[in-house]
Amino acid sequence: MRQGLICDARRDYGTRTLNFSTDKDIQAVADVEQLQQDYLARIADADLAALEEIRIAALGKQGAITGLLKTLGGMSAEERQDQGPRINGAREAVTAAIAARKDALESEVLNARLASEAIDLTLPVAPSPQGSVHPVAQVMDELAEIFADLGFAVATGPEIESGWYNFTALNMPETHPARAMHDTFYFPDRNAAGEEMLLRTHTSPVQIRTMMGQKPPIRIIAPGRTYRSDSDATHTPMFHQVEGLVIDKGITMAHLKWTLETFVKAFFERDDIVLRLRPSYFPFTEPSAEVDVGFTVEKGKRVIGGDPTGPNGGWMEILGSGMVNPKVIEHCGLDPDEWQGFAFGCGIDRLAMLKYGMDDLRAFFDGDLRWLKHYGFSSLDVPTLSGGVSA
Ligand code: 2NM
Repeated sequence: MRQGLICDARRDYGTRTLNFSTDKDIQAVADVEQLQQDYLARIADADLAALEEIRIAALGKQGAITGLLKTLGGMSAEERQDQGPRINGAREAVTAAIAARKDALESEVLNARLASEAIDLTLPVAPSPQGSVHPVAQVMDELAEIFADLGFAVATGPEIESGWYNFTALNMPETHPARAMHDTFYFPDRNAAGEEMLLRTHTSPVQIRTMMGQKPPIRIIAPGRTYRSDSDATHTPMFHQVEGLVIDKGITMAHLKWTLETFVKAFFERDDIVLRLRPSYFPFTEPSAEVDVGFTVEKGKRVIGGDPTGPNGGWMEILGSGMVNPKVIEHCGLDPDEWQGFAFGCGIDRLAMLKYGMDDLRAFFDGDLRWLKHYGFSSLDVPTLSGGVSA
């Protein structure tokens, strides 16, 4: 009867529970080698789930081999000496076989996953990418590259600003006419501190935040989106600006002019470029100057460079600039007797149009794929000073 049980157990390890506890059971032990062999055969082609079933059936609390081990206690010393090593050997062999099979199966799974996720890093980049870099993004990259070479960092800040950062700190108090002239987009609600909130009309608040947040010397450019309620052939309600700021000791208009000349020559990639500074007024700079660049007409088109005083030449305004107003420096918590500086600002969209010969500003923001394909830049052509900023 018990003999029959163990025979069944050999063929049906998964479901049968054995409990050897009587002397009669001991004869069952004769079959231990057979039991071990059957287990090993099943283990050899088990998957992970079957393996766990076999482990429980053989070595679990109610397992067949566990049951055989329990019979050792009821044996005579002599018999135990004979059966002990056989049963323990079976336990060790089955335990080792399960571990080895589990290892093999797991590395099989891992290898399959590694093979399916493999990426050939030596493959070439897709030969004709679909997208292109927008001229505004391209010019921003060019500006960052040119000014990085002059020691300027790129600073950014929020597009939603308070009236204080956008105007008051820049020497435009609430009653200042320039504040009304900016065609500002205001938000209907004030912020938690009761301040009026708006879309920044220039990137100057970034310079304010920089001056308040870090110790001079400061050399930054602040490129980004700006907003004014203005829309016609030459104005879009969202446009892009870059402003520059230098704060140090002993900074003069000469530093300003050299910096702008160096920038304009690098940007337009010509050495025969002249600048003209005209006196002007901005509340945030004193003195202030508007900057004209010399152009000449080539094949019916205005190009930057050449002799502006010649028969095909003229002047075109491209920048506003000046020495940072001491009041602005003071608003930022710096001592204007110790720190001076210059600042400038210009429109990125217009710079892009001038450099790349586009004549309709509104096309910049239409998202027309044909226009982007025509005027866009390859994402692989990164502007560098050595390779040409617009290479
Ligand atoms: C311009 C023209 C002139 C300017 C000034 C400042 C600051 F914050 F330093 F006072 N940022 N930008 C500035 C000066 C901007 O844009 C036409």
